[in-house]
Amino acid sequence: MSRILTVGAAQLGPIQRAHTRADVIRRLVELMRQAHGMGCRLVVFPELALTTFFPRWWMEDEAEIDAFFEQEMPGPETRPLFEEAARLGIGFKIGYAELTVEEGRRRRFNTAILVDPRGRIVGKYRKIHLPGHAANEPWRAFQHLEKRYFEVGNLGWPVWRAFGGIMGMAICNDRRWPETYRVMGLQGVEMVLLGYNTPEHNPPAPEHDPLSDFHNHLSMQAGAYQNGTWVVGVAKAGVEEGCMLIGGSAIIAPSGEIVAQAVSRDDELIVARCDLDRTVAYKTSIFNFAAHRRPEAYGPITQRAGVILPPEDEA
Ligand code: CDV
Repeated sequence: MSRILTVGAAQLGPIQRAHTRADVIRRLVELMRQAHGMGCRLVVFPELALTTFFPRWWMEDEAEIDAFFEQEMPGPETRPLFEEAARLGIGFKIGYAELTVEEGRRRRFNTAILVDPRGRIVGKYRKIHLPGHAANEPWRAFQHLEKRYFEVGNLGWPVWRAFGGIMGMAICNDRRWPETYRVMGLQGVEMVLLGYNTPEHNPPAPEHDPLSDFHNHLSMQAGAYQNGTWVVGVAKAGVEEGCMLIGGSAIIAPSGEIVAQAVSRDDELIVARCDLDRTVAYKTSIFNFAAHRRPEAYGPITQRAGVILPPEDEA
């Protein structure tokens, strides 16, 4: 039995602040054409793939902030990407900053969409684990203000039947949390598509810097194996506005093994023929959740300020 999905992970090199949407779309289209030429049915782009990683700057002017956001998708500047996908008959997943009016107010999310080979949006996910901080912290070499510019995603963690399998999405910091993969794993996910912008330097814990690549792969490989799913992790990499972003984009099998990995910190396409049926042996044996997982026996969990405490009467 085999269900082959040939997928491309389209790593992006840096996008500088002066680069226009048109500049970026040209690069995305070029990578999409390469992916099509290599037989891909799906190409995966990074988190916030249309602009520089703007949460590194403290901004107060609403118009200045809005300039980094998409108010419609596709909009006039992004439509050529959708049209090219439909012309080639290739699907894609892309991350972008979303500005929307919901519940009578303007809301901003860090969003990803899944687009089918006819150019139609089949799924949308809004980032749940927003890292960084909300207050101005000018002491940092560069800031990470996702908590200022985005709300926590409000669409939950659905999966979608598409591309002959069960697809899920996650965004950057989500990949470090086991819940990300497990919530989708419990819904039978077979391929998790995720993009990231990860600075090599972590100002609050610089001692972790040499481990950036290790932690990146560790998280994605563990998530893949423990849930019997493919994971396609795609970076925006290189020196962006003076900030070095890691690369290491990887396509990871349900065994946890990396089957393709980027070697540059630039625009680079990697491709793998992913057999979605390789998930089955994991989902029906070692990680057969119904047979072996016992959440009812885990006991009470009391959580205060991120610290797991014993129950009250034992404390
Ligand atoms: N864009 C991100 O979510 N980046 C975080 C950094 C700040 C640690 C990440 O988890 O890679």
